Amino acid sequence: MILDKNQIHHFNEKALASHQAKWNYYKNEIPNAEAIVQKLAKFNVAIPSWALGTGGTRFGRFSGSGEPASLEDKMEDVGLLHALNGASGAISLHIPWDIPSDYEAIQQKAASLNLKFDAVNSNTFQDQPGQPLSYKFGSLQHVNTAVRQQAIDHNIEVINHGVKLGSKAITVWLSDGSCFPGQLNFRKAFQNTLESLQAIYAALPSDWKLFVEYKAFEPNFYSMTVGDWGQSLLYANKLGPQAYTLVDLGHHLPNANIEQIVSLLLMEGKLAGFHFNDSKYGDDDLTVGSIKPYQLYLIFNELVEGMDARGMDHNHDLGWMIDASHNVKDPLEDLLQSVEAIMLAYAHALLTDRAALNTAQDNNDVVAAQEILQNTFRTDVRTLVAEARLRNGAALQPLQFYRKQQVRQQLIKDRGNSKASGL
Ligand SMILES: [Mn+2]
Repeated sequence: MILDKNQIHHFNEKALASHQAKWNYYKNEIPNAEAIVQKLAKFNVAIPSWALGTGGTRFGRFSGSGEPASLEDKMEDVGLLHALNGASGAISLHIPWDIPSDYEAIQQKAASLNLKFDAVNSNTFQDQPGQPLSYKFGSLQHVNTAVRQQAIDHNIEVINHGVKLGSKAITVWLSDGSCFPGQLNFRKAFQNTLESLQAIYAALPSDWKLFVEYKAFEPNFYSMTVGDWGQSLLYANKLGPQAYTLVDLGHHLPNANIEQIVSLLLMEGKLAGFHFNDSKYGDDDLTVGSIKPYQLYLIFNELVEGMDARGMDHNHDLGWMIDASHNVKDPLEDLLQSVEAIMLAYAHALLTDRAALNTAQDNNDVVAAQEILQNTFRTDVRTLVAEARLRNGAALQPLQFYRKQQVRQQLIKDRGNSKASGL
């Protein structure tokens, strides 16, 4: 389903007068409002192909209807999101779930929807039908060389698919680890994983990046071979300048100080990508900003501060992606909410009075520092985000448009009760 831009324009007209009044107010109220809106209008967050269908838990999956059944359908869904919010102009594919049959046709489709291909993702956390050797006891860490080689070959195949699509990065997330004490020799598992990653790294095109994603626990519950940012950074440093750490919000132990982690990784020039989601307990796959929006702002505040300190381009120099997929919402509505939360956090980070904060820090004025952050967080920046959408020809109120125009019902009409493949 392709949205007609005139339909969006027509829908916007009804809300335009009220929006203009608010924008006129905030333009005067916030000194750098115009500069913030310009940055917001350029910002894009990639949508993973696996978030377009209803996700599951290990207990069950309750699929919706009208879900995308093919790669083309998935791209249309992301195109739909991008038309509505003007900030979802990239899709992240998962191999083998999304192997294109006709690359040229897929690239043309992406161009027609104004989409780019973000990082490609490998999968050695499941056995695929017909796969000769099992990943039950790990992939890149496996004690058996042949299993490691199979996993290396898969990752190189993913890079080759990505090259044909115009991707510039591969994300390697490993479920490797152990469930019981004594199961693994930690040092050997690390060495095997490092050597496997080195073989994948050697196959990287010169303008590509390799992202090493970490996760504290699950599916392995005693040790994870890439379990935290320290281990990921060890691998990235040993691999070389094209290897970086990828931070996924849900992949930390509860209460980890993620804002400090991203600050230090940026300082080291080793932060390359970000997976957004939210959680109460662990890797809960909840909508971005649904549980801890203040933490999301604090993270973005460090991201913007760190990127500015290194002269980085906010939109292009880090990979921004949502990584969440769960059971109880319409996936497209969920993604609209997630992107909105990210844009609000980014707007708040841009609004933060950096000079005043630096002064407060230099004077050990703890109260002033807290006031600066919390006053910023309590400022309503929704109008600025809406203004950025308007300038991109997107919807002033994406979720309202989606519901009033009955987009899901239309998708069900077009696709029937189709269920997405994937997780
Ligand atoms: Mn992730």
